[in-house]
Formats: sequence, C-alpha cells, structure tokens
Amino acid sequence: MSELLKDINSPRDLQDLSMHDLRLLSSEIRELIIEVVSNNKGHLASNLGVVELTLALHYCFDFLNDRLVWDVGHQGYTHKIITGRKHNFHTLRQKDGLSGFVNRNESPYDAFSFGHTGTSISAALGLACADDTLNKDRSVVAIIGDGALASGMPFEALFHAGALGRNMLVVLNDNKMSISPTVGAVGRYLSRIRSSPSYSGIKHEVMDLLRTFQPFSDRVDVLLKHMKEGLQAALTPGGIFTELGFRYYGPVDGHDLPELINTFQNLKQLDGPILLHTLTEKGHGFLPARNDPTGFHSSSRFQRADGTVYTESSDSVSYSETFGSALVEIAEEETSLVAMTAAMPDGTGLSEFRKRYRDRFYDVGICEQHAVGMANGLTAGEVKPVFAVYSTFLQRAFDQMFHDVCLQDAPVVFGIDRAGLVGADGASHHGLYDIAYCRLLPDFVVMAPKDGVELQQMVNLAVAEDHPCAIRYPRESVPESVAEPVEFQAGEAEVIREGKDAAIIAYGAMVTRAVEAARILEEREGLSVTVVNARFVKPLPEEQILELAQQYSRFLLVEENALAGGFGSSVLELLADRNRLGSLKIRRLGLPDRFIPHGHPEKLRSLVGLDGEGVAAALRELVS
Ligand SMILES: Cc1ncc(C[n+]2csc(CCOP(=O)(O)OP(=O)(O)O)c2C)c(N)n1
Repeated sequence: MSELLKDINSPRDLQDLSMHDLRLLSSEIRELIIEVVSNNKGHLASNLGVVELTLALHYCFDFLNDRLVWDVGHQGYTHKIITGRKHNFHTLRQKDGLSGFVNRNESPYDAFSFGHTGTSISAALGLACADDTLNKDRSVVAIIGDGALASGMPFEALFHAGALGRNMLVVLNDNKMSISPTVGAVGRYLSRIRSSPSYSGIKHEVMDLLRTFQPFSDRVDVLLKHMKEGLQAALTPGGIFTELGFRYYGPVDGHDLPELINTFQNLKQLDGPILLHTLTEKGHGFLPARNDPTGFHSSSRFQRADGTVYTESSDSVSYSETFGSALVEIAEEETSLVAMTAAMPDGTGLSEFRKRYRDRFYDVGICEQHAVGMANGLTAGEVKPVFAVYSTFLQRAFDQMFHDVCLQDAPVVFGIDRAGLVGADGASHHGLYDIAYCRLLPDFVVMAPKDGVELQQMVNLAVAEDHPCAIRYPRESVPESVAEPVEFQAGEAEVIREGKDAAIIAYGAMVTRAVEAARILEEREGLSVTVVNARFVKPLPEEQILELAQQYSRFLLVEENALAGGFGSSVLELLADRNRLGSLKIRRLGLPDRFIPHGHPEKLRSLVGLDGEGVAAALRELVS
C-alpha cells in the first residue's frame, strides 16, 4: 500500500494530512484505481475525475452522520477506498467482491445502492425532509454529473427542492461528458457558464459601483436594490438554478483541493438549497483516459503503462453490433427509418448508423421517457423510429410504452439490448424484467432471436410491422447457429430438434443452451429431447404449444428473465386457460424472485442453472 494511503482507514484520517499530503494522496488513489481497473475493468474516466472532489467532501463533512448521495454511483471508487474498503478494492466487480457502484450493503457510508441516473437529488431531498421531521441536524449532499442532470427526474427534484427551501447541497460535477459528450440544452447552458470566466470580475465591479451610490434617499435605495437584483440575475451564471430557488455557487475548479475545501467549509454554514458547480476532467491524471473518455468510461482491460486496451476476441460479433448493422442496411432502402438512443450510441451498436445517417439519428440524452414519447410523435409523422435501449433503462419509460406507444398503436420498434444477465454491473443493470413488462401490453409484438441471423430477420420483420414491436437480445457475442435460417411470421415457433422423452421450449438466447442440454442428456443418459425455439412471447405460438402439450408429458420452459411474469408464465397461462394442464409435468427455468448480484455472466448463469449443464440437470430431474 502506498505511503499515505496505508494510514487512511476512515475519512477522519484525512484531517491529519496537510494540503500537500492530500494532493499526494490523490495521486496514490489514482494509481490504485488505474491498477485495479486495468485488470478488473470498470468506470475509469469518471472515477479519475472526482478524486479531489471526493477527498474534499469527506474532509469537510462527516458522512457517518451527514449523508452523501451519489448519482448513479459509478464514480464512487475514491469514496470506497477511503471509507474502509481499500484492502478489498482489488476485488472490485468480481463475484463476491466489491460492487462497481456505491452499495448500501457494503458500508454505512453508502446511503443507497443506485445504478440508474438522475435519482440523487430526489433521494437527498427525501433525506432532508425526513431530518426536518425528526429534528435531526445534519448535512445532506447530492453529487450529480452534467449528463445525469439532464435526465428529467433531477429537474423534477430541483423544482420541488427549490420550492420547499430545505437545507441541502447539490454538487454538480460538470465534466462536459455523459458517456459521450453531453447533448442537449442543459449541456449547452453549462458550457456557456464555463466559457464566461470574466463574469465574476464584471460582477464585482458592477456591485462596487452600485455601492458608491448607496447613501442616497430611500427611493434610490429601493431602485438600486431592484437594479442590483436584475443585474445579479443577468450576471450570475447558473441563473436557471437561482430561478428554481437554489443559491448557485461556482464554477469552481474540481481538482483544486484548497479551493474545494474552502468552498465546502463556507457552504456548510449556509441554509436553504444550494448548488455548487464544479468543473472536472474525465480521466484526469491518466492521459489515455483523458484523451478517450468515452472508451474509458466503462473500460475494458488495458495495459497499465500506456492504456493499450486488450481486445477480447477479434472475430466475435455482438448482438448489439448485429442489430446496428441490420439497421444500417435497412435504412439504405427505408428512407423514413430513424434510429434513437438515450445516451448510449456506442453501447447499443448505433455508432455506424450515426456516422452514415446523421440526419436520421437522435441521441436524446439520458431521457428514456422522452425518447419513447418522441418515438410516438415520429410515427404520427409517418417516420419509422427504432429505439435501441438497454432492458434495465427502458424500465424508466414503462408508462410511455403503455400510454404513448401501445395505446396509440404506434409502430415503434424497440431494440431491447442487454436483456438477461449483464455481469459485473450487477443488480441495477441486469435486464430481467422486460419480458414481463412488454408482454402485458396489448397489441405489442414481442420477440427474441436465438442467434445473429434470426436477429436480422426480426429487425426486418419489426420494421415492416404496423404495430409496436420489441426485440430482446443479450450482452453477448452471437452464437454459432444451431439451425438453418428459415422464413417466419409473427407468432411462429421453430422446432430445432426432435426427441421423444420430453420437450424444452426456449426463448431467445436460451435456445443454444437448450440444444447443448439436449446433447448432454443424449450423450450421457441416452435421453431424446425435443428443443423448440419459441421466437415470440407475443403473439405466443399458441397452437404449436398446444400440440406439443399433446405430444409430450414433460415440459421445460427456459428463459433468461425473471420467472415472475416471464415467458414460462405465458405458456402456463395458456395451458391453464385452455384446460390442458392435466397431468403434464412442467418446470420453468429462469431467474428467481431475488436480486442477482454482480459477477461474470458465465459464473452467474451456472449458479442459477441457466447454462447448458443447468438446463440438463433441470430436465433430468423432470423426467426422473
Ligand atoms: C437511466 C439510465 N440510463 C442510462 C444509464 C447509463 N449511464 C451510466 S453513467 C452515464 C453517464 C452519466 O454521465 P454523468 O452524469 O455526466 O457522469 P460522468 O460519468 O460523466 O461522471 C450513463 C448514460 C444509466 N446508468 N441510467
């Protein structure tokens, strides 16, 4: 452990350090973060940007009593290191190791276990109001990035907090970046504040001038007061926050420890809602991350010395890339097709589309609800929107899916990426609920491909469809095909392999694992198992399933989704409603009714019995 860091066991130890030592400590912490992330992957650039900010906050507040609410929580590495987790830091994002996000199960210093953007100010306001109710005297601080600030919910919270006037401090960590550069008017507004360095000089000069007129009559005083307020509004950056009822301070250099500490000490004395605007740099202190903050936002493994990223496998293609390429191809012919993302153009495989069809590409910022509402409008204008979005983030827009899209029967296409277990990002990021939240909406066509070719076919089918459609696919490379491609219609399943002892009906990416399980059972036990690729959960291939129920007495239904309300449930509902359960022995395989922590997806899958061996074991039990 480095020189100074070895003696930092809690934030209280920071008080023993001089300013010079605090600066050295920042460098030691950066070293540790770079070393661990180079090996474990993680949110490198964001974390390197908030080292000083985190130290200054912990130096000035006592967050065992006071409360610190991180937005998203992906930038909490320094916070973890100085709050008693430095010895475990090398386990970051590993199974049973530290979470990649701030997590309340890890430490009393972690107020919440978030992972989605834009929740911090609401939570902080809740804490502030609770403290008021219970007469607790403590500070509540929310820290939020400029990308997250524009995600809708923070503005709802700012409106409310400004009106309530409770004591709270919002620290705006402005690094000009979301994952990609921050888009939209909020980004432009903050950039205007950043680029007016002369403002404080002008403001002081004007105020001094006004003061020289002060000792006149009362009426002049009142007039001057109004002029002063008007000028203040005009000359104060952050006027938008002031209008909402916050006192705005800044911008301050978020890497200048003395300035930060001095500012926090002063702000602590003030009452009411306060917003401190800090300017930081993503990737600060590590040139490769500074030069490529998007690439190092959620970093792959890299060489510590020069940041060269280790490429995992050169010839694998992800589902996201396949989805993106399919869209690029269709868009050539289909000139009314537009692609949409909510701040994830690269993650969702849309970078090429953005390059090729700049005018038909919309990045709405981290605003999933708005994206869905806007998609509905686009369809009303006879344009075909395709919204590529992670399963977990689309949860944000459930009401818009219901009200703005399905109720209007608007033919929006949803590309639901990262459906299933996502791995090291853990519980907040696994995509385990989309089957349930999609299949309950009327007239929605809901499907999942077994491989890359079927994904392309589904994209074509969805774009041609006159109703809302959703295609779910996982965070994986597309597997080798287990069947020759064939044409299909909505609501048609596919028999991949025929057997006589039992049937597995699998959905999406689980088809390949079901085929693997059937092979295992044939080789080891001589069992002959049918495998069906359901393709659709809505419309469900009802007649094909009812026929299978006549042929087989044992059924295994598999999906990488929460069991509650999922694909297996839809088949059970069908059989029960048609009075066909009879003496069928059926088992559903999917995710249990608990939150699944982080870990390597393969390991997690094996733990919950969703790999080939797990599916084989479940079927073995069913037929025994
Ligand atoms: C609802 C939701 N949508 C998308 C994401 C993915 N995401 C994680 S961090 C991030 C960027 C946040 O930018 P900012 O708040 O500026 O923080 P920075 O990483 O720049 O420090 C995004 C889009 C998310 N976590 N939650």
